[in-house]
Amino acid sequence: MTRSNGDDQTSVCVLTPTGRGAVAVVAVAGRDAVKFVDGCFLASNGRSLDRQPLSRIVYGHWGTVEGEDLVVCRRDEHEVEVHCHGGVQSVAAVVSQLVAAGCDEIPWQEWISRQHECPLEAEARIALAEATTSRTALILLDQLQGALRREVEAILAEIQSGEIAAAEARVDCLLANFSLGLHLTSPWQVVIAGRPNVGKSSLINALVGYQRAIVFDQPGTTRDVVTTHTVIDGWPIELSDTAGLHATTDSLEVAGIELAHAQLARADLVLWVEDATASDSMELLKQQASDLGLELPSRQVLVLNKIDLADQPIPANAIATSALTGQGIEHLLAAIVQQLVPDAPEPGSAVPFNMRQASLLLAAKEACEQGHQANASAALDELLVRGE
Ligand SMILES: Nc1nc2c(ncn2[C@@H]2O[C@H](COP(=O)(O)OP(=O)(O)OP(=O)(O)O)[C@@H](O)[C@H]2O)c(=O)[nH]1
Ligand SMILES: [Mg+2]
Repeated sequence: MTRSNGDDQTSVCVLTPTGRGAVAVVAVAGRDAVKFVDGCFLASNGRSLDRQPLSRIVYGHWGTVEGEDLVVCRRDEHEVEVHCHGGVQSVAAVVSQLVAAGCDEIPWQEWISRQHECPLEAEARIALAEATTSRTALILLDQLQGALRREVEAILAEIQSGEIAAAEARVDCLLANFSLGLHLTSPWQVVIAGRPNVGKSSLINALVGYQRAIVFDQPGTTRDVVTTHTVIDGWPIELSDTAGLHATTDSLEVAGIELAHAQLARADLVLWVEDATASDSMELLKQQASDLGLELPSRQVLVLNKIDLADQPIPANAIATSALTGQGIEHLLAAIVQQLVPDAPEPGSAVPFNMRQASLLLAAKEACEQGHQANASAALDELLVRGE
């Protein structure tokens, strides 16, 4: 049963994704749901909708649309589902007639919010629709099944019984999981950077397993930022290949290098690449990083590529690769995961996954630190209770 919005408004919502599909589901809920659908629908058995049994599929004809035969199901006294053809026009015709009858069209996210008493679980269901891997979906499924709600309730109980230090420690644990939580619905940004011709584009191709970026034996090949989506160990990642960083007056290259700098500034992780055959490769790597003078992400991996051509030892703090032969690529993939997700959560763990949750947890932490227990409880309560 969909909870009402607290007023007498009857709502209509398309529950299936936009685009063409075999069948679309349009849901109507509220005081006048049965009446409004009845005004548009003619059942083949001739009975009005309020005389059709609950949960029974009823075949019939929709409104004035020629040839629009469909089925309707009365889910309960105040909720009806219309199952119509999945084409864009059919769905639009059904919805527009219901809106003309007096329904308020709402987005699917709001429909889901009304179905859950606890906003954390509604948010998890909405986020699940955006999860792109089964690993991230499983973590969100844990939150939908109450992992985060139970943890917040346990923290609230601790605050109420005066165990503030323990409560604060648990809030800290939740906040430590937030970076991961945010990337359950949006990919980690991993940027490949370094001097021209060291094999950055070749490395991106080796990491994703197909020829995404142009490789050429002349420096200055990549000018634009070339992005590609991939999954490493179940984590969604957007890899960005960038123009080789060096001093140049070529205006096209300068533009590419500026784009590279912008990409670096918002990266979650930078793979700094250098040519393993360069005698001072590690010094060059360090120099690049400091020359940039940017506020760089703390997470970096140093990569010495073209190891197949090198005859010198590789320093322990770098990863040796050959984009040509594939040597070291598995090692590099593992290092990327190690940097981004050093501690994957255990199954069933509580993970906050959106800004609303993180800011309320931060507010609770600050209130605990200042000894304002009532404020801490209020912030945590807000996590659990839907605002009207
Ligand atoms: N032997 C060997 N050659 C490589 C390797 N990786 C790349 N190359 C070669 O190095 C040259 C430059 O490779 P790219 O991947 O285009 O280099 P880049 O860093 O993207 O260059 P820019 O886009 O100009 O900055 C090409 O001829 C590649 O075939 C490697 O691991 N071993
Ligand atoms: Mg390139």
